[in-house]
Amino acid sequence: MKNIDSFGHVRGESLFVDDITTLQGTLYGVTFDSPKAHGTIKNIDYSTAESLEGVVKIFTYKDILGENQIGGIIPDEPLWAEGEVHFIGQPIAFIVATSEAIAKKSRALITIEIDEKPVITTAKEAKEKGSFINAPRSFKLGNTTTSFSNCKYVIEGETFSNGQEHLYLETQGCYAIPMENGNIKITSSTQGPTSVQKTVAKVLGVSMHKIEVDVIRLGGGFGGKEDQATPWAVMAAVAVQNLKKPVKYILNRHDDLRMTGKRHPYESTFKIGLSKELKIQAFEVEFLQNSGAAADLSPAIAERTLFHATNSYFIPNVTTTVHSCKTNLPPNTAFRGFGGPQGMFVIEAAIAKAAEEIGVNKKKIQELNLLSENDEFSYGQIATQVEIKNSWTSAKSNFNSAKLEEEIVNFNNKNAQYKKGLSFMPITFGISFTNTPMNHARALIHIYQDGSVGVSTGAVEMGQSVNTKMLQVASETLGISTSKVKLETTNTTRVANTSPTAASATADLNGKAVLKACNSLIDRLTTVASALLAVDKDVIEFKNNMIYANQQQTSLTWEKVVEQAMFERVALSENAHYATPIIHFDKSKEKGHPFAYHVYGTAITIVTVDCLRGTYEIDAVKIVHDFGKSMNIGIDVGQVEGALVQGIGWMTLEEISYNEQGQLLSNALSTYKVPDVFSAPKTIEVLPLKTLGNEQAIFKSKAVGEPPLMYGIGAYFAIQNAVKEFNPNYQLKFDAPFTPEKVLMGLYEE
Ligand code: MTE
Ligand code: LUZ
Ligand code: MOS
Repeated sequence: MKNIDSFGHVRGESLFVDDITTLQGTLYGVTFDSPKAHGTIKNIDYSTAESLEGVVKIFTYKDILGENQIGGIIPDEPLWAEGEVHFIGQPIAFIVATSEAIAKKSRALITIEIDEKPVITTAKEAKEKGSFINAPRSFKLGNTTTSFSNCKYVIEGETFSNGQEHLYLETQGCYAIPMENGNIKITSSTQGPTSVQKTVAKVLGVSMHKIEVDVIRLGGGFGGKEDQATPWAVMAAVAVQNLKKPVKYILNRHDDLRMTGKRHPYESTFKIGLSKELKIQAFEVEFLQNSGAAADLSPAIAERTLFHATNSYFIPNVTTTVHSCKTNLPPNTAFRGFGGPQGMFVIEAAIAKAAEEIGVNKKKIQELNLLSENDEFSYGQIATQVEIKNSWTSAKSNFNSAKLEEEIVNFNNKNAQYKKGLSFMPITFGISFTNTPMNHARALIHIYQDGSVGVSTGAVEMGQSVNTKMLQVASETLGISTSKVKLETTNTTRVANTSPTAASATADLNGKAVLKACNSLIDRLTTVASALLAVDKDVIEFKNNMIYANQQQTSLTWEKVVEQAMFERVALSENAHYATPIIHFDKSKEKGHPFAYHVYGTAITIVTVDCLRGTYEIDAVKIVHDFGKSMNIGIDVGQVEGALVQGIGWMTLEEISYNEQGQLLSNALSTYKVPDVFSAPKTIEVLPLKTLGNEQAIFKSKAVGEPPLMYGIGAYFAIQNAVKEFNPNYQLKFDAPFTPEKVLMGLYEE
């Protein structure tokens, strides 16, 4: 089944926030943000800006009736700056005017004086100056200190991985309208409708029930709208509360790039110890996360870095520490993988460096240390239904890696200017919000009296096709065709207290709730059908819009049963709640069982480097991925392909650049390069690993959204191998992204 939005998307008929028909009297907002990265506001002059014709009002913190606070995990972020500014792009005021053009013109007329203070842009500098978001966290398994003293090889090194711009096609935005009695309805491009509702209520000083948040769909989120869709909606809501007029606020690309946070850059140092037999005995790492100027989701992201610091390997002695470092950059935020990719890059770098120093192939160390059944992760969870070796050996055999490697040797022997490199990248990613209390969801199903069905859940559609999957769950469970089922918008008045659409867990959590609700409805309808057919309840089945008894199709239709149920006053609506069983985590011990299950897979990446120019092409990526029992292989393979290319972009081309004053230099697509169709791999092959699937996954179809992003890390190491082929003097560096400039330097370093 195709994504149900595909026709609407290609015809341009799908609705996004900016497509909603505006009401008469709608006003438009724009943010005035800090031009300096750190300092005290001495003076702001709004007078000329305010007097511009068409400007209705300029809002500042003084207009807030509730709290000037939008921080989630830690309340450390004002909606609008009061005395101090902490990053370039920090919102200070909100101009509301009769048109967007006037609002922007007004913004340019505001003048500000700031007493500048020292600016910190890197995590290392923040750590040296003691500038942190919160206390560091550490995970420990075994004893690294004693283990290192018994290791044959001990290798140390450092890594850097840069941030990443989300570049959702639809920029951040919202449309807020006044309803009666001071109630406000907000359509928002958010992954977290409940976070928007909760924060709006807090800042406005009203109860949550006065705020309705509706989400149609997002033109991409990728984590960038998990927390950072909220401020814009709150600003518009403050204006609606005050002016009692509809207010629309869609950020233009420049404002979005400048004011929103990105994937966190990490600077890390590692120490890895191996035995004579190349078994990894001990691993220590210190991660410095560049969190930006406020917490946002940084502590949760830092935590997931620790969870994935050993990637797919069993290491008996582990000490990992992460510091969330406070800098004068926009608060960095969730991005597909949520700190996991940053953790995995370091262990892969450590293995690469160890292999280089020992003089063996990296693949050999990787292969010797892959997780086995019942191995313990550093956080105490015991690995079960482990598919990592399966995916690895299956990738080797299905893609004939020995032959691929031989072809590369031949190619490299014959070519002076071009060199090829190959890498293996295994992934192991935990599914569940690491914060256990977030792992629950609800669904509300209405069967209308004509037999058509409306499904509401807490899931937000953002291109990952969760709505298609929800529709599949409902239609399969009710035994009716997909055309009878409609996915409703995500709305806080229909499904309340939702966790954000994140952690790749949305289809599992909401799908299980849909399944539960549909099963309850089927149970009631079965009673109705059994009376109509005069047969026992347990011989009845709902299938293909018909009722079956004893596996024989009867003449009773779905519509007829629904009609009868209505006549008998049987409830045709159902609300269900699902909470992931088994999971738990004790932060005081940093041990537990945080994940419902893990997703596994292995990618083989082949690249060709042009050793004259430093440019490269990704020839092929060949993946064996653990989908469980995929409920929609087309959609799932699409997720793997998209995530892979996004991961390759992070590792190769995408270079976020701030100057020392904290100003974003890569503030347009002329200076920030994302993979286009030419720099994406020439071929991508994705083979589903044959497994039994996992009971905790919806229909045993495993979560797929984030894990494959980390296959992209393979591109870094494949390029590195090609560079080594050309230049034997090249000293391994782990400084992502591996841009063509850095490749060129590496090719010719002495
Ligand atoms: N796919 C598309 N097309 N657009 C997106 O914004 N977000 C990713 C992933 N796939 C995203 C996407 C991220 S960051 C997550 S967490 C998951 O989808 C969330 O959806 P799921 O939980 O339904 O997998
Ligand atoms: N968001 C979150 C996430 O709040 N907790 C998580 O564990 C998580 N993991 C991945 C992506 N988003
Ligand atoms: Mo995804 S980073 O969990 O939104």
